[in-house]
Amino acid sequence: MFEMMDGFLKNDPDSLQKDILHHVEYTVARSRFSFDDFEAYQALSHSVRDRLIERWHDTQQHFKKKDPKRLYFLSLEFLMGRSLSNSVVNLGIRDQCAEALSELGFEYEVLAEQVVNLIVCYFCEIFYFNYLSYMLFLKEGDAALGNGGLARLSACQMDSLATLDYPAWGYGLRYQYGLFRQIILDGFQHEQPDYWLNFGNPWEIERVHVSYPVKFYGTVKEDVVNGKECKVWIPGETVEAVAYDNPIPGYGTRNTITLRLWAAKPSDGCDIESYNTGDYINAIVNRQKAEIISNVLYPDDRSYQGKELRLKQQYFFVSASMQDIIRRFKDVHENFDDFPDKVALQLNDTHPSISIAELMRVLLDEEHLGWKKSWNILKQVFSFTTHTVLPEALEKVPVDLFQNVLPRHLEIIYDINFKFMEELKEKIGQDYARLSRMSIVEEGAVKNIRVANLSIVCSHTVNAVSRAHYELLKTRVFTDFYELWPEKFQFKTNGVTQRRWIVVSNPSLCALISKWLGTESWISDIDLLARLREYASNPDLQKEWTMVKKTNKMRVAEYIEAMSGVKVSLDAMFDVQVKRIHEYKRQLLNILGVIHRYDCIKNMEKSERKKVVPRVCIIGGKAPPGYEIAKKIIKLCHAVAETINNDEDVGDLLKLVFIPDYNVSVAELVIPGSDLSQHISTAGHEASGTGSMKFLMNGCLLLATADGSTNEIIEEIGAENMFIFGAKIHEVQALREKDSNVKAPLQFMRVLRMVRDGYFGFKDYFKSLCDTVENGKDFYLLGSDFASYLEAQAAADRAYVDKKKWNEMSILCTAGSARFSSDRTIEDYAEKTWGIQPCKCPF
Ligand code: 26R
Repeated sequence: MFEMMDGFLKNDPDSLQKDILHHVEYTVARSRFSFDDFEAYQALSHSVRDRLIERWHDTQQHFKKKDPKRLYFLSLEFLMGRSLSNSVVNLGIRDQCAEALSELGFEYEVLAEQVVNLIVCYFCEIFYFNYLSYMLFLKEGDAALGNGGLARLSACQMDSLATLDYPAWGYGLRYQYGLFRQIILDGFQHEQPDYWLNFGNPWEIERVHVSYPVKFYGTVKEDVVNGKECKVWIPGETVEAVAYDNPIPGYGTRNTITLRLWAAKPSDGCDIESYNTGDYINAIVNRQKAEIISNVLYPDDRSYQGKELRLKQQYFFVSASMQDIIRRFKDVHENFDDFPDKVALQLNDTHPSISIAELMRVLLDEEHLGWKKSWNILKQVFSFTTHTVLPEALEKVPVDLFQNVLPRHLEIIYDINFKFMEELKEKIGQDYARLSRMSIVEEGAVKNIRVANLSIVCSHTVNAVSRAHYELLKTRVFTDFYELWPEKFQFKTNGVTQRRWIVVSNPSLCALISKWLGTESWISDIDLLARLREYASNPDLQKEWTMVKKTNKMRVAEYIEAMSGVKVSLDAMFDVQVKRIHEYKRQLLNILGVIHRYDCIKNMEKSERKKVVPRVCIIGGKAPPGYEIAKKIIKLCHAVAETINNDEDVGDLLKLVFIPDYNVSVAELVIPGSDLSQHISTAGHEASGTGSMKFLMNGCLLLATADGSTNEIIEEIGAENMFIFGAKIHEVQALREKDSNVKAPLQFMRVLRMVRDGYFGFKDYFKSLCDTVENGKDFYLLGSDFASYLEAQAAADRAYVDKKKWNEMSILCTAGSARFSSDRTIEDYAEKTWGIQPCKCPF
């Protein structure tokens, strides 16, 4: 049955094949003589999972033995994507799996869904049921338990934590429905639920015995314990949190860490009364209500504020995680003196920040440590990273809501704030304006808890996600706090994992890099990539580099044709902007640029058109469901595409395509096949941006504004190898105040007029969209950046014509991407913020 070596499962193709057949028969319960792709996928996944579990047990045992300081990464969002291909790569068994499967008549690439089921997609698009393609035909759907940047960053960081052998745990929520699936009907976005668990999930392990009660509502009473006065919270509702563990394997190491996600289940004691009184139906209904807490991911929306369910989700996951963390600590420690030496708690944005009040509540009310001692522990364990510069994304919770759902926590927050205000008065005197800005409690018609202020006051470190973001935090967002505690503020520029973004998603580039560097070590030692610089102009490397890019572009072209029926030329420059749709990310600027290009081609003599560099402009991304303007941008993209793609005058010179349902798996396909990518947020609005780093690693040139992490990318790659344009961060304010007529060039007014006048149809519908960038509004400065945007685009065209030069730039992008590996980010955090050391499990 299972072939073992030194007590471990063997990884040669024969042993793997036996395991796969075993799982076909006993896990999937099919005959080993007749099973289909999906069943083969399941059996393969279970065989891989067995290997993960082995390593994972050993790692946990090892951590237990060594009792190092542990990092707990608390995040309400993780965008893990697919697990099979990633696990297989990190375990180093891709070739063995492929061989084992091929003898059974299956293709690894098909099962790992790295080859898209083209016929199905086209069929489904035609019948407007493209979401069915996932449900019926895909082997593994994405785990999309997050919205965008912050959530994918968490996933990359988990990969690096495992690979670098850090004793770390991720904690989050196991949403029944992840991020909505985007369906496009007639060019309009519609949202569909993401049924990601419907076909089972071999990558998680349900831990029915690991469960904790989580309390809500109720009242707070005074009590006396051991002669001391204390508070007791008498809850009004209890819900059970059950753990689901997702093993996260490191690359080139035995270390496999845990992402523990909580699901809400009715607590056993729930509504026993109704059973007793014979109200059987209501008892069942009430039990089901408990499960709502972990039902669905909140979209990154403006309108989330003050939602009771959101607050309950946050507390639910925080309370369960804290109970788990404290239980693990108490297993080996008798008192809390060592807590700060053994536990680092990382707050991924403000979403998990109630854990501050929760830890304080446990130390005060359950451990009876008293305020001074509890506070002393608390302020040594939390670190906070903020991921936004947008004031509207800073969470506020209405005090009334807090009072109702978490009465004891509100008291504690008031106490923390009172002491903080007293301390502050001593330092800054009676500056009431400043005191009120810094207060954790916002006074006003509706009183709010400012969760960011709570997080800053109670954390030992506040991290920004890029240097530019750090400067903005200091000078704009948290100036008062920076002046009070400059030493608390740091930045750790984001990074992405080269395992997922090169090795898994671009195997041919991976092989090419290893061949030229003469080693695969760069996969875990990314600085080695810099050695590619030496060969940037080598014609042999350039030739192979072009081949790799071409093959990847071919896959993208096939996908585009399958999804939209549009045929694109591989000679054209693939120009891609894929990310969440937001006004500040300026997809509208991109579309207006495409209209300008179209207009120019239309107005050219036929002979002139020969000089045009052909382009395929690709846009993809989800609009938050309640964000009207973002949805109109998607519709505009489709309307413009419809006109351009059907214009025979233009032909292959210009195509515009919208890729629906952008997610991690689509990114894995599209990024390797891009020539140029756009990161064009209005300067001062993108905290970091991580998409750019994935494109960079894949040798894709960047057309970008000097925003977020781009400034640091410029330092590594050199502005001469990029297309940088637009206002700088410090210029934006003055430009906003300038007269709008002076700012926007004629070309801008012209393309906007085409949209306004109904050139692409839907005249009335697009009016409000046009209004956002005209008539003195244009908050995001599309008009004033337009001329320099077009110049940057023209520079990209010129560069693309010189193939040798373009290839050299492309190679330099990959070679210069080392600094943007999440390995570097995590090592930085480990050393400067968390104070943790690697704890390597012996092989
Ligand atoms: C529901 C609500 C509270 C909410 C608002 C905003 C939930 C999630 C978000 C997403 C934000 C915080 C986000 O994803 N920020 C992005 O984080 C990336 C990783 O640091 C950055 O690269 C990116 O610039 C930033 O926008």
